[in-house]
Formats: sequence, structure tokens, C-alpha cells
Amino acid sequence: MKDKLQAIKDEALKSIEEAKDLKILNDIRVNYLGKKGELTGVLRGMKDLSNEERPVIGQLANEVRNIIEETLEGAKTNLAKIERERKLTQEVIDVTMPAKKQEMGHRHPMNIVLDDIKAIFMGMGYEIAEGPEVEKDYYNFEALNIPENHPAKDEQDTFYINKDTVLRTQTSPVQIRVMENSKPPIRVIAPGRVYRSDEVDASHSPVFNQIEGLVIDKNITMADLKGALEVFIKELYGEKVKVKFRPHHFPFTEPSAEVDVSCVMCGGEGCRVCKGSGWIEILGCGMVHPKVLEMVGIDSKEYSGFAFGMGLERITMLRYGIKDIRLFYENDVRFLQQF
Ligand code: 2U9
Repeated sequence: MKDKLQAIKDEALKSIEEAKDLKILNDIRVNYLGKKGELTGVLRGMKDLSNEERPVIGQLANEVRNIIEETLEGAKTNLAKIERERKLTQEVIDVTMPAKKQEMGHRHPMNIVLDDIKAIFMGMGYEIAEGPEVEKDYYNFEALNIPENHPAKDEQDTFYINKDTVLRTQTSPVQIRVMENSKPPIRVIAPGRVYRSDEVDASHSPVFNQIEGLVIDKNITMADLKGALEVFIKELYGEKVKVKFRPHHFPFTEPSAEVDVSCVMCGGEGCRVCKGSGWIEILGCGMVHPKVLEMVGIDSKEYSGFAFGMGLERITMLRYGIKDIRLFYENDVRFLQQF
């Protein structure tokens, strides 16, 4: 048994001396000192020794264990030092090298304009409302007094998820939900993505962004609508811009109007953008239809309100003279950096 212990010790110390890395050292530890290791095997066999032999062999075994452990520890420290020195010489960092150029990101022009529009309406006491883009047919059409046979409901124009679920075609359903969940006075704007089954061209995209607004209170009239929108338009495009209301028709408002501004490109002289007319249409609006109010349980004899809607892409294109809507969705930094 003594010879065996001596042999284990010699063999272990030789392997430790030859070990080239920390993994090999660990394997050696397991081979000799682990649960199934050679030294552990010897210790297990001690139960068969005589009472005289057991303490002698036990002490020797402990000495061998200690020597192997100490040698392993020493070799480990040594190898770690060698490894560190190798890294220090190989992984030299030249701190005098010029740094990589940091490309700055840029705000999207539509976000710049959206923040401006939000700030203008928030200054007039409006709150911002949001709602789902996947919407019930009821909220997108029926609650807005859009009848079953209306062309907007055609599958050619609207993306249907199933018979009574659609991708919202306008943000008006957000305002229906606001009216259902709160009491007048209400003053909100609802910005968000909307979907229409349109072919892509320079001014159309199947996914675009709208900002709609809704005001409900006692004694709200068309004069309030005109006043609010004139303030908004002049804050957005400047005091000099002229504003014109033209009669129009929407199922959800009565009376309804479209709003033109004097051409922001030529100042009203006539150019390619305004097709020579000097005017550009920028939004639609009207007094909320009494049927819409009644459907959400607001008494149309006590309350009235106005609503409006505009396309964010269109407003942004006019503000910066951008000619093609597709530029907004490509995120080319050369385009974005210009704003
Ligand atoms: C409720 C009641 C009425 C929202 C309105 C318009 C007029 C309008 C278009 C502008 C260009 C959509 O992006 S666009 O294609 N919108 O002309 N939108 S009134 O009327 C509402 C909204 C909510 C409860």
C-alpha cells in the first residue's frame, strides 16, 4: 500500500509538472482526488487493513493528498500568470488609434411634425387618446354612421381580418371608445396608424398615419370648429397662411367641410403642387352627427361637438416640400438628415 501511494504521488506530480493549461490541471485533480480518483480508491481500501497499519497508511495518504493539492494550487497560479502575460503581450491596444466615427441618428420628419401638432392641441387643452389598430367593424363603421352598403366597407378598400374585424381605416374608433368611457366635456386628439387597401404610388400607401380630433360639450357650434382649426393651421404653417372652408359630406359629421390653405409652396400664386389653383386641401371636419352621439349614449339635445381628421404624411409632405410618400418608409439617413 505504501508503494502504491508513493507511485500515485510520483505519477501525479509528474503529470502536474507537464500540464500545459488549466483544463488539464483540473482533469488531474479529478483523476487523483475526485470521488472516483485513484487516491480516493486507496483510502476506501483502508478498511481492510490491520489496526496497526491503518494509522500509518492513513497519515501517509493524507500527506500524499496534501502534496498533490499544494502542487496543483502552485501550478494553477503559475499557469494563470503565464496566461495573463501571454494575453498582455498579444492583446495590445493602441490607445492612440483614432476612434470609430459615431453616426448620429435622426428624428423622422413625421415625428417632428407629429410632436408639433400634439403640442399645439395640448396647448388648447386637448388630451391624446390611443386605441387598437385591429378593430371591430362596429367601432370602425357602424358607430360612425357608415352604413352597411357604403363603398368604404368594400373589401377593395378595407383589410378584413374576418367578417366583423378589420384593420382600422381611420382613428375615429378611438374617439368612439373615448365617448363610451368618459363624460363630456371631451377634448381629444387621436394620432395613429391606419390601413386602407390602396395601391402604392407617390401619394398613397396602404399603411399611413392620421390625426383626428374630437370636441364634445354643451353649446359647441361650427364657429368653435372654425376658430380651433384656424388657430391650429396658423400655428403650424404661419400667421400669413389663408384658410378656406368648403362644404363636403361625411357620414359621421353634419354639416361637413373640407379645409384648404393657401398653397404653402407658392403662397397662392399657383404652382405644380397646388395644380395652379393656389389652394391645397389639408383636412376634413364637421359637426359630429347626432346619430353618432346617440349611439354612444350622449344626449344630442344637450350636447354637440365637432370633429376633424388629417393625414400626417400629407401635412409633413406639404411642410417640407416632400414629393413622394415612399421616402417616409425607407428610412434612408440621407433623406432623414435633411430635416
Ligand atoms: C367621431 C366622429 C367624427 C373625423 C373626421 C375627417 C372629417 C376627414 C380624412 C382626412 C384625410 C381622413 O387621412 S384622411 O384620409 N378625414 O376628412 N375625419 S371628420 O370625424 C369623426 C371622428 C370621430 C366620433
